Amino acid sequence: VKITLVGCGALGGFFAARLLAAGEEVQILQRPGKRFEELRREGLRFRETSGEISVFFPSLACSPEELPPSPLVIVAVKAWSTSSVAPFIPELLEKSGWVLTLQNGLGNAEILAERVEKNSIVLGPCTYGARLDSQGTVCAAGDGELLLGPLRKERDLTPLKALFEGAGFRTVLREDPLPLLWEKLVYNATINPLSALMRCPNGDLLASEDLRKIMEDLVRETLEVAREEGVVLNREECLEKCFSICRKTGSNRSSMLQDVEAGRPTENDAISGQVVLRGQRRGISVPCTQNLWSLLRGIDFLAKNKKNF
Ligand code: KPL
Repeated sequence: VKITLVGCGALGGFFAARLLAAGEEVQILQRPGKRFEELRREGLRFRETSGEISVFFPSLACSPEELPPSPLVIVAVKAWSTSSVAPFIPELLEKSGWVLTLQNGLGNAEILAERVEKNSIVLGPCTYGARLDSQGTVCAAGDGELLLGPLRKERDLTPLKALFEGAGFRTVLREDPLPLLWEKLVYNATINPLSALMRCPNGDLLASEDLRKIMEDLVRETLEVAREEGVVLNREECLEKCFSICRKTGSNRSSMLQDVEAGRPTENDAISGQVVLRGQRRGISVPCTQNLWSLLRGIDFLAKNKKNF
C-alpha cells in the first residue's frame, strides 16, 4: 500500500478520494465511532465540485496493528488529536518514508517530530474546502492549492509533488516551511473564527464592509506576531489571498463552523490561541484575535458542559 490516511473527516476524505480516483492505493486509519461505521458500511462516498459522485472501498482499520506500513502517511486529524495519533505513526511508516501533515494550526509538526525523524516530516498547508454532508458524503467545496515544504530542508519533495499533481491537486513546493505555516495560519485565524461565530459560509464574509474590516484587523494582528517570530509576509497579498479563498470556497462552511454546528471541539486553540499566546510572549497585543478566541472558547465550553446546566 502506498498511502496511509490517518483521520478520514472532510479534508482527509477529500484527499483520499481524489488519490483513489487517480488510481493510487490508499488505506485508512479511523478511530472507532460513527465515522468509522459509516466508512465500513457505505465506503468513502465522494462528491466532486462537478456534482459527480463516486464510492470507494479502501482498506479500513481502527487500530494501527491492522495496517501494513507504507511509504507515505498523511495525517489529517484535528489539531487537538495530534498527540493521540502521534504514537501510532512510527509503526505505520516504512523506513525513509514521509509523514505529511495537512492539519490546521501551529504545533502539529513538533508533536509528530517527537515520534518520527524530523527529516521525514512534510508540512502541507492547503486551502481546499471540503465538508461532510448529513449522510457522511465528503463534498469538495471549492478550489485551492497544496503547499508542500519539508520540516528539514535536505529532502527532495519532487516525487510527492508529482503524486498530488497526478491526483489533480494544484501543488507548490517551498523550501522553507515556516512561512507556509504562518501563511495558512493567517487564513485560518481570519476566516475560521469569524465564519464560525457568524455561522455563515466563507463567501458571506465578503458581503459586509464591517466583516471585511474585522478580517483586515485579524490579518494585520497575525502578521505582526509572525514578524516577531521571524516570518515577514506581505499584508496586502495576504489580505487579497484571504478574500480570494472566501470567494473560491464561497459556499463552503469553514472547518471551524462545521465543528461548532456539530457540537465538536474546535481547533480554536491551535489557530487563534497560538496567535494570542505567541503575541503575549512577544509583547504584541492582538485584541481582535483575542476577542474571537475568547468567544469561541465560550462556545467550546458551553458545548462540552451543556449537560451540566
Ligand atoms: O482551511 C480552511 C478551513 O475551513 O479550515 C479554509 C481554507 C478556511 C477553507 O474553508
